[in-house]
Amino acid sequence: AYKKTYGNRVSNFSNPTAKLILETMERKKSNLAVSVDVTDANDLLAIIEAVAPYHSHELFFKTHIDIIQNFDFSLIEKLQHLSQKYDFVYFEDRKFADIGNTVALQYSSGVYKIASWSHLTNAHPVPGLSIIKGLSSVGLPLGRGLLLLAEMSTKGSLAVGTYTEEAVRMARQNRDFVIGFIAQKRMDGVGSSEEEDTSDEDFLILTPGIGLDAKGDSMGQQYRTPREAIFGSGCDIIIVGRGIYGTDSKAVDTIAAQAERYMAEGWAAYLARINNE
Ligand code: UP6
Repeated sequence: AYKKTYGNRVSNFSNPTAKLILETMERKKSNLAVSVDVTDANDLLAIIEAVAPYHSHELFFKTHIDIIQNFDFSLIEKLQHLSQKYDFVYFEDRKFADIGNTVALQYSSGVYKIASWSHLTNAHPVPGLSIIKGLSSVGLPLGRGLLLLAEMSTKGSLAVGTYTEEAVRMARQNRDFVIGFIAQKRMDGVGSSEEEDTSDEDFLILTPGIGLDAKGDSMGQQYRTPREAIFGSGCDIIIVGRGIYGTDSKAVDTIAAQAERYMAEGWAAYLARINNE
């Protein structure tokens, strides 16, 4: 599937969020997700406003809503307004990891009510199918989508081998809700038996650990270039955080220019892939 255009893959999915993502990618000519890991609500809004309007190519904003110090629910209303104004998708990077009953409550309730506003979220496969049952009981009726963390970008990650294969099997059984993976490479056919026909299988691969100027950080993060991820490893969407907004607060035009740079690199790598270069 990964040699096809994003637009031609829409029909491979029944989930509305998967369709929305692929359609938005095709329309905006972008496979960039901006990861905005800042702790001040005003900085979060300022970064989105800096990046979105002038370079309206950004597909996604990925949030860690629980790191915001001055959170109140009016922030969500502001975020929703921005996503309608500039036509992008939210991905709350919650990394759920508990039993089905607990994650259903964490997803629907509490301070953040993630399911009410975030199109996409993700979960560790470690509890087994229970976690998908719990999250889909909340998210599926709302048309939300889920990614499983099949691999991680950090040095020494335990999500390898049979763990990764099991994650893909879990997803394969729940394709109405699980639309893809956080992973470092394509997962088509991974962990399938010889009798299984997975030739028409399609999952979205969102990949973090992307940097053009650094190879990693001091806490085990590892970076690859957009080209390595999209062209070399068949990933679909690059997730870029500090590569865009820096580690100390940068000027708005610098942030916008960095976003443009990653967006261009990501799209060029995709064109090279579908054109077989
Ligand atoms: N993230 C990873 N690696 C994973 C999964 N998630 O880095 O395997 C998330 C981090 C962070 C973002 O939680 O929000 O992607 C990467 O940020 P960075 O580009 O600033 O390193």
